[in-house]
Amino acid sequence: MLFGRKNRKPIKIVDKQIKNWKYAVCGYCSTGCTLEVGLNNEGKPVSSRGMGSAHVNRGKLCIKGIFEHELSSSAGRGDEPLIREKTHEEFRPVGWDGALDHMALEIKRVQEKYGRDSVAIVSTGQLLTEEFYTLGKLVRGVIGTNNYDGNTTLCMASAVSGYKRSFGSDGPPGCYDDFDSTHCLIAFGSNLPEQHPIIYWRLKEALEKRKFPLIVVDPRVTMLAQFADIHLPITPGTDLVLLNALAHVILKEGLQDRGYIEAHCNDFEDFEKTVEQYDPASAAKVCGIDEDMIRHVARIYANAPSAMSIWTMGINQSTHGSDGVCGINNLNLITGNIGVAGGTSLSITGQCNAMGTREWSSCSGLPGYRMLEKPRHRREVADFWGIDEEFFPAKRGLQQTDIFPAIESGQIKALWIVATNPLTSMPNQPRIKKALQKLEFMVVQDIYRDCETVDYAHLYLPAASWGEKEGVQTNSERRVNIVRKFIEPPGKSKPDFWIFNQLAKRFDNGKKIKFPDTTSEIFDEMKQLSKGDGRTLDISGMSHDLIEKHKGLQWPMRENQETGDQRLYSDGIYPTANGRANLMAMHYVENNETPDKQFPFWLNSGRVIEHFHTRTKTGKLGNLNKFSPTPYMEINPDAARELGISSMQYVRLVSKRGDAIVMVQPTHRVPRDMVFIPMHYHDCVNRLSLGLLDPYSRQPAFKQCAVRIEDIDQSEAAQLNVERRAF
Ligand SMILES: Nc1nc2c(c(=O)[nH]1)N[C@H]1C(S)=C(S)[C@@H](COP(=O)(O)OP(=O)(O)OC[C@H]3O[C@@H](n4cnc5c(=O)[nH]c(N)nc54)[C@H](O)[C@@H]3O)O[C@H]1N2
Ligand SMILES: Nc1nc2c(c(=O)[nH]1)N[C@H]1C(S)=C(S)[C@@H](COP(=O)(O)OP(=O)(O)OC[C@H]3O[C@@H](n4cnc5c(=O)[nH]c(N)nc54)[C@H](O)[C@@H]3O)O[C@H]1N2
Ligand code: SF4
Ligand SMILES: [Mo]
Repeated sequence: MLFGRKNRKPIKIVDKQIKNWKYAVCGYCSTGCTLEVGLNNEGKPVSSRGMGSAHVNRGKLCIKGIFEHELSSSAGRGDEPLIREKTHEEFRPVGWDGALDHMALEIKRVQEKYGRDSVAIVSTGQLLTEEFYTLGKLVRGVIGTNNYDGNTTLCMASAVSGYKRSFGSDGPPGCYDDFDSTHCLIAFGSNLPEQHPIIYWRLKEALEKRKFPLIVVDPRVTMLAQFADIHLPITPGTDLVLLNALAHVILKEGLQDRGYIEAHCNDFEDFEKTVEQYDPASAAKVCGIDEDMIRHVARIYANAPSAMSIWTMGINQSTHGSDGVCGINNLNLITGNIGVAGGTSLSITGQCNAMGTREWSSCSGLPGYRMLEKPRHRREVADFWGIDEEFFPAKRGLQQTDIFPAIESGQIKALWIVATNPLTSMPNQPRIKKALQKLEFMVVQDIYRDCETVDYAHLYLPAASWGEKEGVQTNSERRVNIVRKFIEPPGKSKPDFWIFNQLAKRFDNGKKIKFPDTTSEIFDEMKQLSKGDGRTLDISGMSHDLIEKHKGLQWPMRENQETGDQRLYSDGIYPTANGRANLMAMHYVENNETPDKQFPFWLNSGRVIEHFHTRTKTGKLGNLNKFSPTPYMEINPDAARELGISSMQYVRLVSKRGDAIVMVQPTHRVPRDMVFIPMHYHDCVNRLSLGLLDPYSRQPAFKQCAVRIEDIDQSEAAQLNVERRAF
């Protein structure tokens, strides 16, 4: 017997007439999902699907990956180079030759007048690795300014700095497979279900097969915290206190791995003396976690046969970000949890190629984790490129967060921005705006013409986007994967590496150094530079085709290895002077802006699943933007009630830097004294943020400052939000 309607109309799945699937790795987050883009008869991308046989995602994609093909027809792209004398004038089109001739002349003019380092270059974590290597070659070997950095200073700098201080080198030592064998996982300031959904899915699958404790340290009840066995709602900015207290308990109760410490660690005595002062009772008063809970967590972690820690921006974006990373590394060293299956200290990275820039862009040094400070490294690279080693500076120059103040002080006169949108993403936006107006010459190279920072440029260079060029990216577990080209860039826009190559030709050293025309030739050059000498970052066993065949390969992968190593430091030998890891003795210093009578709320910021960063991409895709088109803040319902504000109304937030208008969303995710705003909206959270810097990494403490909440006329607020392009 049939139930329901007689003339049933079965749902028809539209046939998208896909003729061809092209291989790619996702261009949003650092999870590194492999996907295929379906092209129809006309070669138009009409579908995206996860690849079942890919190790990382096994067929899955998150909502951003699922709609990634739609980017190819998104609005606001640039299609020709544009020029103007003054920032408030109209742009006029200029051909590539005109644009690049002008750019080379301006760079030379500024360098001659004010010195080589008066030109600054700020790049990103979103180019292809071959493009990073090429940009590094251009900046270090041809233009020769030392003030060269990336938006990774807003993102991964603390992780890099902490890894270097603890282990002697950058490079996350673990992998996602560690979830399958760990017996305990602590996540510090990392919200996997929204920010790395497919890593989260891997973790959840491991947990379904075999239960182990999941502990989440985050002042918010994030989605990950909701799924945790233990949630530690830490007082913002105090993770180091908790970490020192955990170590205190482990040492007091003799739960440490003595053999590992004796064989593989430096400076145990200093470390022990320091953490001695962080007894749980005193620590609890600072970090807000109950003293017995601190003891409980320390015992679970130390007693687990293997245990791992992951972290993201809750740790890195702090005035003690680098110390927090070292504190996590300490915890894993004293429990013998590095380089073993299920035991690791794994920084979850951010942008799709945050790792590629760390490895190859030369922002913090020279390619392949080489350092400017080491004469041998300078010589190796200079010989390889065929230039004089004296051309390289002997130490690293300014980082992104110091470049903007250097514009204010007149030290920097020209700025070239590649694939980042600092007007929206830097802290203290009012100050950034003023700084940009002081520049004699500013170039923005972006895929979108309507990216806010372009408003301040004298020259705009339209770049080719994801899928419009071919090359590799490295994910959070050191897995190198490839995006194939499946569509032509719009109009006259060009791949970033093409732009770098053409600019190089206009300088003396650019005629001496070889700049290959294809990314596979560039990759071959990088392979040679990565080879031998006991380098951990060795990719000499890889090639573009092999990477596609395996759907991503991890480094190190030396010549004649069949596949890459899953973990670093499994032999307990670290790239430090004596081969041992450093236990870091660090005291907590209270140096944040904290709430007071005038500004009674903590301002915390971060991300939501449907948006990526400054929304130049996701703000244009209806399927993503529809979920949160309006800037909003999370506020605790009790606090909202006390202030007499209700759901969906507008309020004005005020900090010592500026103000912002947001919609109210009451939720118990945030404690009573905190509001949380997604970072994605222009003219919003970073008009308020302070961004005090970590002393080692120079990364801003985006997640800690103080605000107050004021009433605002509702129609005026809606109007202001429109004018500010906040929607
Ligand atoms: N959907 C989406 N995914 C993304 C991105 C995106 O824009 N959208 N961006 C990518 C990039 S570049 C990055 S860097 C990652 C970021 O990934 P995550 O770091 O996971 O994301 P956030 O939301 O910035 O911050 C994580 C958490 O840190 C917490 N936090 C704040 N202060 C503290 C503190 O003092 N201590 C601790 N322990 N936690 C604190 C916040 O409450 C927040 O829940 O995401 C990547 N993935
Ligand atoms: N308040 C607050 N602020 C934050 C954060 C926070 O948590 N809170 N997080 C910080 C973090 S972790 C990060 S990573 C930054 C991100 O900050 P941004 O780097 O400013 O963010 P995006 O919007 O990703 O900017 C990338 C730009 O590159 C362009 N682009 C994309 N692909 C290409 C390409 O192939 N070539 C070229 N030439 N251009 C391309 C995009 O259109 C976009 O304009 O924000 C930081 N700011
Ligand atoms: S989890 Fe990250 S890499 Fe995977 S589909 Fe989503 S945005 Fe892309
Ligand atoms: Mo990031």
